[in-house]
Amino acid sequence: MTHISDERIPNNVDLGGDKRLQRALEGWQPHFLDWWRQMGPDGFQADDVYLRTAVSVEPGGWAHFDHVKMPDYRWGIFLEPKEEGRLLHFGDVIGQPVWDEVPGELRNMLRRLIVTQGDTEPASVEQQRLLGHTAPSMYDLRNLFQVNVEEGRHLWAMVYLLQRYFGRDGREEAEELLKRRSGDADRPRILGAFNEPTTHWLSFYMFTMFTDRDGKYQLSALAESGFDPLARTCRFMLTEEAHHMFVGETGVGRIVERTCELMKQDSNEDARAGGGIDLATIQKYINLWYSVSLDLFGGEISSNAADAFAAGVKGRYKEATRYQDHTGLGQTRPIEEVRDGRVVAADVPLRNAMNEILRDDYVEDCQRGVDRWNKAIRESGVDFQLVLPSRRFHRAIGAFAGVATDPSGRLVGPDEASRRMAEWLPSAADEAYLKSLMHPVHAPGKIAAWIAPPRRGINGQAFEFEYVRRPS
Ligand code: BYC
Repeated sequence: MTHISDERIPNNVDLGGDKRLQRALEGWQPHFLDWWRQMGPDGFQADDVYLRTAVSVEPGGWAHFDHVKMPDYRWGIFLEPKEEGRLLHFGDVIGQPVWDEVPGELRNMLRRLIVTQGDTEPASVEQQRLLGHTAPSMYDLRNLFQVNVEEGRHLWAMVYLLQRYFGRDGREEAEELLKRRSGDADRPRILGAFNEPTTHWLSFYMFTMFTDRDGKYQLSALAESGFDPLARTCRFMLTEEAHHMFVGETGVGRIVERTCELMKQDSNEDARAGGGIDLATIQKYINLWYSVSLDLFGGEISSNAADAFAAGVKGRYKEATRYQDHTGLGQTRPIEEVRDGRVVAADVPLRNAMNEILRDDYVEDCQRGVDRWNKAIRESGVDFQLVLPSRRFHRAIGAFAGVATDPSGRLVGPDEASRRMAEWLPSAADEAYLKSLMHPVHAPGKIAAWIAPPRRGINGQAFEFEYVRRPS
């Protein structure tokens, strides 16, 4: 059995001093490594990759860079330092001390939230496991692997909570996290978007732009939690999440930039003629990934969300600093639904609308990213605007699940929906076209024709830097 030392697993949870936990993690680690070899990045396990490893929670401590082989990555366990005297600050329990152990009556709720969160982390690695073979540059290849190892670390973070605080149930859940598989018909991952295939790099950037951004909001909501170890874990995870969203937003931004360049070079402004990805296709992938990511917030009306808020377990985005009232009582929020073929809005008690309130902040954040892409399009002199579709469009969860609308949110009949689907969402032909563009460009400083190079490299290195060294 592998011996887990502080050096092997960098941590600030006194792993060496907790023999029970150490044994539990020692039992789990080989299964994790088996899973990583089987389901992690395919074909690159022996490469030396220029990766950032979290080695402490001090400022800058999470930004240690070195060339490492991915199976040797030091997946650490870090919680933000404890804030002494922290009190519960929302729901029905305001003013009581936060919990350092799981309160019995909240055990199921907390376990469910931690398992759901934990399940997304390995799922995303599985979704992306073949992408290395078609990376548009060595810089992008490295970023993909950075995202992958950090999702692995986030899995460790949730498994630590399960093993440390949930006893035998927690150990079983930790094993199950390695057994479900993204897209598997029999044992799928828990949430919808994590079973969608990520078959090419446009989807990868959309995923890191839109789906990782759901991660930011869910982790922020859990960072407010009265279960202090969860709050402190999520706060640290958020420092890593920022890079993932950077990869997504700038990835799509660089495609947009290249597309506009190719349009300018063609007499018909046809980006595909120059081997690029046209803006209409980019729009369809926005429609897809934004809508499946909206679903990740749960139903607009949710008693689960109300219970979690009341219990002080899951707050709103920046609950502590952005709100004056932290009870969520005596207030309502209008929520739309379809009644007799029409969209109507009805007032719902605020606590039951917590998923929608978190979604509001997410939507605004996504819009800021789209605005930046549009600015680049405008500045290139191309007349086109990318848009976020309506929240009603293409939903599988909540009041609009299964309701056919166009991307603007107008209700449409089944005939129009099936006739126009290929205008709104990626078609088999779009998928085939994108896959035809995906060829590996693995030489330092070189880049595929459909994407612009980044403005700068990673950690002060040039774009031409050898971010990934192939085994000799
Ligand atoms: N797919 O009361 P409702 C990330 C289920 S991403 C399938 O409306 P609730 C990352 C729901 O479980 C962030 N099922 O929902 C990003 C419930 O089932 P049960 C992940 C769904 O509970 C990129 C039923 O429908 N973080 O970190 O208020 C790469 C009724 O639901 C879905 C979290 O998820 C769905 N989309 O909210 C790597 C945070 N939506 O219990 C990582 C923890 C709902 O009745 N999770 N259902 O059988 C949560 O906070 C909540 O579980 C959810 C759902 C917000 C997901």
